[in-house]
Amino acid sequence: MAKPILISGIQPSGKLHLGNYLGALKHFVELQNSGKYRCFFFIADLHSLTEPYTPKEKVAQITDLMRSFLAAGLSPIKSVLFMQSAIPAHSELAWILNTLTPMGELRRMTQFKEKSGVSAESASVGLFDYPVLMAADVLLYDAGVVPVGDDQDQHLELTRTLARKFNARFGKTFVEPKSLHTAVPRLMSLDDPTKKMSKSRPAGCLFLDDSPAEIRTKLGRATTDSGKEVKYDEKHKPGISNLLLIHSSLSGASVSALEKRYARKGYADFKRNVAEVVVKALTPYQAKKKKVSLSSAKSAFTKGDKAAGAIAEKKTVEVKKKVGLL
Ligand code: LTN
Repeated sequence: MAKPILISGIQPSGKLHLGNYLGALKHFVELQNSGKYRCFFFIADLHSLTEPYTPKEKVAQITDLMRSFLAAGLSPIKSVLFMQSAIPAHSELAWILNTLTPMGELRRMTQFKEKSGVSAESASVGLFDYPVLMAADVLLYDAGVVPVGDDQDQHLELTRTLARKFNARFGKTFVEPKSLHTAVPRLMSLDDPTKKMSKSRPAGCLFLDDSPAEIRTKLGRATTDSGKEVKYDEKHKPGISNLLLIHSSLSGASVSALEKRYARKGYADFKRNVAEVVVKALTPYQAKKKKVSLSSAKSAFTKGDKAAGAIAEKKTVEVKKKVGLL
């Protein structure tokens, strides 16, 4: 039997951090290497235009993410790696799906509400329409499986609704995809463990490209809690709990094994050890990234653009015929 088709994308919007790696890239590599799926992974550059940027920054973010895909272990041989904007069918199908999407559905999207904030009237139409472009990304490839964080569930639900609606009106054309979640640790900021780890708090954020010295400094300064026991307790010890989570997700040791291991040691010792675990985990990625030249990354994506483009083009012709444009 043919393998199920799997697709996911990442927006190029700033430096990747440990949370992005554990939440997406690492997971993509495992899915690719499982051999269970026909995998498509892409850079959602069109989506990323819905947040503020300069053209110069954008070029840098895109090329950096291309190299990161390869450095993390995504392979142009095992997977189809492509650039969203290289394939016009994404924008084209998004337009056709737009005509089937009620405004009310998009207005209800939690991510739109959060990102547009208090000024929904001045938010761009692109931000509003983000989920429809995402639906096009998935539906073009007949993907059945979409690995995403649970913050994207509502968008996947809309994707299924649009697939069903299109199929009901024009005949069976699209597959209804399911989201695939795996346990993703919720990493908190090192300098304020009550906030999510994010690039907007750089002092508390471990970036994948941070040097060993930077990693050691950030962990040395990480907020710990009162007391001196290394114990997982999110409520009373958010700082130590976060460090336990980081250690555990990178070393593979369970949190309870780590509590035992560090039972007789102080916070300082523990923090130094967490820093070494992070350095060790990031070293192969960083070494590989140094070796991935921009031109080799570009040729990997060019190959994928061709493969994905052919599939997407074929689907677009089918869609246009169904709706009466061809
Ligand atoms: N919205 C996603 C990125 C994304 C995506 C997709 C994921 C854009 N298109 C299609 C899966 C399938 C995000 O921000 N995580």
